[in-house]
Amino acid sequence: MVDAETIANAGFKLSVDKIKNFEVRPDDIFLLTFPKSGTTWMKEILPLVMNGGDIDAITGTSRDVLVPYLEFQLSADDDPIMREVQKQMLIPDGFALDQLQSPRLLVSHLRSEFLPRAIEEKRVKVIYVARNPKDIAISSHYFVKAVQLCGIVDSNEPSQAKAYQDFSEFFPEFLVMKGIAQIVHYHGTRWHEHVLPWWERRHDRNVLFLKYEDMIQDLKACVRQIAKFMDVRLTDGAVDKIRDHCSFQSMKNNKMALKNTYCTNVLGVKAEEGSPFVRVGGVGLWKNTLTVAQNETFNEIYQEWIKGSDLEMTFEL
Ligand code: PPS
Repeated sequence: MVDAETIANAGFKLSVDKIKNFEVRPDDIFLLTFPKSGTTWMKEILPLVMNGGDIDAITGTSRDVLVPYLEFQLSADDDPIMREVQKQMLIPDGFALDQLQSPRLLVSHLRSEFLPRAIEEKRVKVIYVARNPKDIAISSHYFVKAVQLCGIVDSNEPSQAKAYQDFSEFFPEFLVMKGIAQIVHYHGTRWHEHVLPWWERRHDRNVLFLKYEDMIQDLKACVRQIAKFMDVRLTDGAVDKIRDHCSFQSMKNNKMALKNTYCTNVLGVKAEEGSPFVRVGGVGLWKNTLTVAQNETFNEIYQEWIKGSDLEMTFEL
């Protein structure tokens, strides 16, 4: 169990109490994800579903304004690094969550215990996206290679000063969420601690539980599911438009989705390396990286993680 002190000390300084006491509106919609599970993808889809597929209406606006990160936004007042990060996410000075019109779309990577109390009390809508943890591990490793050079992590701290060029250096830390993994998954939460509480609540009326792999297989069906959950009527044409605009290829050419400014100025990612937010995409990427031994270790640990749960993830298509 990760306590409030750990969460406050890992990476960014999160304003734990402010987040817990955040005033939720009854019609807020929360997107919740374990990092690297398809957050950027959903941050493109949700505003479009909300506005009936009007792509022009979101062009030129930071996706971090359309769907702001709850924890980054609320912690920015107390943490200068976070304020700088917000700037590089193209969030205007003075931006505040209470300025947003209802219904607000908000996103968080926090596990359930650290979310605002009022989400549960007011039973506000939660869209949860889960991705298989092997592909998440690979995706996180690419992110780590970027962030370890960017100054967010402390280069005096031995576990953070490693090169992490090879997946084998990152893999053991990912499994237990220590070292740099704790920084990039900035609250040290392991995958199952994040996913399972929402899987258990998947039949609640205010919860929509989606899987990244289902989005890969049939994005149109997922867009329809999301619209129904959000009480939005979409024409067939609008569903097609959203599907096309949010395809991997289309998002690869979408500067706002790629978060180019943030990648260059915060993560220090070079243009030729490409954005870690829209990178390769797909299911089963881990097969190109995990050794037989690493895969066996992962399988054993994964079985422990999901023991007693009927959650089934798709690891390959
Ligand atoms: S983050 O840092 O937590 O916000 O990352 P997140 O956005 O959750 O996850 C990044 C991965 O999502 C992939 N992605 C997509 N896959 C399929 N289709 C679309 N349109 C799409 N957009 C983003 C992205 O490539 C990252 O996965 P990997 O495996 O690294 O490619």
